[in-house]
Amino acid sequence: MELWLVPPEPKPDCALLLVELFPNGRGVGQKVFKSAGFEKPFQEAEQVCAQAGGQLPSPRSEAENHALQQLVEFENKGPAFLSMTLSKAEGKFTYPGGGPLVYTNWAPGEPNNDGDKEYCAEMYTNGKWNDTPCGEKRLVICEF
Ligand SMILES: [Ca+2]
Repeated sequence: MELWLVPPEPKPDCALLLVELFPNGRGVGQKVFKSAGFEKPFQEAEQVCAQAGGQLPSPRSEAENHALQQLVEFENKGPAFLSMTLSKAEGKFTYPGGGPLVYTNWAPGEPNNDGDKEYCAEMYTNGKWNDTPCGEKRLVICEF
């Protein structure tokens, strides 16, 4: 009896990515957003994404914001954390590396730093942003 090893069919990377992304991910340009499907406080959410080789989402354009909004809406678990945090020194929100924001989509009247406790940022299901306490549990979506 002869045994033959059949090599697996090569698959294009894009097909593989589509399978992995459906239904809890969205691709936009070179960026991919993928939902973890659960809620965590900010620091734990950051760790979840870092361990997966990514980071929390930093939407830098209308297109990226829209892709992320679609995912937040689809997940139907309330707002999701964004990566940006309030720099107390500058009194402004900055990216994890410290750079100034190149795009924002704050809800009217936000960020208001209510009670001087809102050092993190979330995206509502409608795509608008709000500053919120970092200890709140929010949906974890990672950016790759
Ligand atoms: Ca707020």
